[in-house]
Amino acid sequence: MKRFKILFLFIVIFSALPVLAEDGYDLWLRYKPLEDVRIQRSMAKKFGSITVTGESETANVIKQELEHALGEMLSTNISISDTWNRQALLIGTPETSSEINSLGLNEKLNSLAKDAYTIKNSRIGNRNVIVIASNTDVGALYGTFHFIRLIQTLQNISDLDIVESPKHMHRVLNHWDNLDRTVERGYAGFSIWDWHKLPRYIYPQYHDYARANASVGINGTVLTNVNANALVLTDEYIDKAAALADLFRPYGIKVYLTARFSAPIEIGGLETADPLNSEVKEFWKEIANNIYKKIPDFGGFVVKADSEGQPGPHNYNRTHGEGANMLAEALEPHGGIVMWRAFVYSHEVPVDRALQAYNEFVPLDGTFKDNVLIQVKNGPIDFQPREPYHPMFGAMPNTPLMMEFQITQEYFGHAIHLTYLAPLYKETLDTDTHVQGEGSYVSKVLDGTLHNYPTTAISGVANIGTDRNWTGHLFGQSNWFAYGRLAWDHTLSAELIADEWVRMTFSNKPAVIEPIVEMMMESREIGVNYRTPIGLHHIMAASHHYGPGPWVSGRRPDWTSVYYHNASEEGVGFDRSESGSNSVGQYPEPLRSIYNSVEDVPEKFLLWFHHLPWNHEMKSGRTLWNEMVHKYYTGAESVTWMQEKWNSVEPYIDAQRFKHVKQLLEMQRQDAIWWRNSCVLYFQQFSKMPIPDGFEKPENDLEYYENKQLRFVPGI
Ligand code: GCW
Repeated sequence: MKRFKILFLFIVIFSALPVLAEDGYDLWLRYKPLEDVRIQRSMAKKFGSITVTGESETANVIKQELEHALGEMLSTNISISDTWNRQALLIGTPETSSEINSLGLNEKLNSLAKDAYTIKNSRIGNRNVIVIASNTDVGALYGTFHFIRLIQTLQNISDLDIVESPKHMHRVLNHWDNLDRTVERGYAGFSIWDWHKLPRYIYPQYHDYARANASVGINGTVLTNVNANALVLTDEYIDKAAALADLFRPYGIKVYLTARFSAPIEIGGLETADPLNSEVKEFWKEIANNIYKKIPDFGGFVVKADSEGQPGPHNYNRTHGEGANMLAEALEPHGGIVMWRAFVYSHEVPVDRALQAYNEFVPLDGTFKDNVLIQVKNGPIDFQPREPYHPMFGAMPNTPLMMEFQITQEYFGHAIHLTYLAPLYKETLDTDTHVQGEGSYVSKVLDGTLHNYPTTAISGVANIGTDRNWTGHLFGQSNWFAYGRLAWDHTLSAELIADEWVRMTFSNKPAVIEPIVEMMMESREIGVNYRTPIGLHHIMAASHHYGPGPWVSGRRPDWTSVYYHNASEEGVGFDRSESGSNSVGQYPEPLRSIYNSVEDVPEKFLLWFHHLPWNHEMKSGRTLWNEMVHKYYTGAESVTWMQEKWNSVEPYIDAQRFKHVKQLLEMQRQDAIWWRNSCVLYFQQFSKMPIPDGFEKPENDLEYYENKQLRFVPGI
């Protein structure tokens, strides 16, 4: 009886305690004791003592991570030995462990990409052992994180035979971070790189940043903004970058920098930056030699040239090929690469911006040096909520193209709106370009299988800053995570990645997973609907890009909204068909014909490719105007649905993170209505058609929305 009383008291006390507050700092590496105590105990018995072989710094990282992760999740002290003594978990390489060597995994591992790994239930002697093996220490680290994830997400680990090999060689984050610590399009505080205190002061965050990246297989970080400052190439700053490189090395992460094309003038005292000038060439070689002295595994340069005011080879009547090759030559002896961006367009030529990069680069196919990759944004304009894939993918079989995704939500509500971006990434990756017949997916261009690229890479513009939770919006973490998971393996589904992230970030309870995953999976389409439905694009407010601005005009046309939506009483949309700018002509068949046809083009791209009258009949039977209104209203309305989903998890989530997301969702709801009202009222001036019955009328008039100004928005 007494025992029951005590038990009862326990239950009362514990159920009355609020779930402890959390600030999100731990990201998805949130190691809480497993909820099922029986499982926890039996696992503690099994994995309380484990083996990690090897003495490298990476092996030490593996040990620390396991001590932390297993220690917390299994509520026990983990003892780790360097040599195998019948423990149930054995980690290492064929070189560091004779047991692993004897398992005959070498052949398999050798046939895979660098840093591939296997996790396998094996038998050594008469013992059942889970073996995590790779040819490299870093691969063993990746395998370790995978194993931790299996435990965190409560997967069955009794019959594992996992083989993982990364699909891209270079899986890179691009920080648009400035040396003064502001972040271009950054919404999570300031830059995490404290250049002023580097190299002498190292924040613990730098380690946790590296852990988080390694946990999803990210193996490169471009520390600085593509709108570059040449100073980063001076001795003083190279020392600072070297301190970060030293720190990241054990996690398998290489450091890259952005190279400002005019650096020879700005820091080299030369009068020109002409890529064919011998002194200029010499300057870059010296820069490279100097960097490699301090950072022997330096990754290379990312370059934005001849774009949005950045200097480039055009200043000297040279091509992008000549510019890129000059830098490539300087890096070549050291094994570095150049990631040369294709985001090149000019308002001085009367050509549709969507066509310009292709026109510039495709004729140069095959002229780049082997260590050059061309970095192409997912769509032909600029990270819009929805764009068709960039037609350069598939069009340059002799030049490795790499993807640039945006993780930071420049056009997607900054760190205020909840938008899970994996569905956007997947939409592009899974597009069939047909360049070599059916199945020629964009992902196969990137991973090199389509054109046998010797080098492969993928990059994502980071959303990380000094905010305690790293990404401003807690759900921004899911986009960092998802980018990394897809950079490793583009075949993963957006839903599976969301499921993993929710389990690791919040809980394994179905009552938590189901509503949150559902909300995440819909969030991108919802965001498109209340911003830019049916193929509309680039109608955001000028400069900060946060709110609506369909009325933006009166500046260089390719930076206005009216250039892109082209609304008039006759209709709306950008005519990119054969009778318009003919951007469809850059797509291979059958896409060219599909996109060219008003009947066949997917409606999500309708106004991207076509200019149509307001009464054009849509597949739903509605007029184009009514369909547009319908999308804007259902989009905005759906944010209330997201709020309901979120509210349903309140009992299972700590109050701090719950409230954080709850408040942001309410801001998102209001902003969605702001977008809806602004756009509907704006376009109504041209359609001259009523808002259909059943939709509440905007509470303000168009003038009100046009005059609404936001000041001091971060990230500019
Ligand atoms: O998306 C646009 C941004 C610029 C950015 C540019 C680019 C770094 O508005 O802020 O500059 O693209 O990708 O170069």
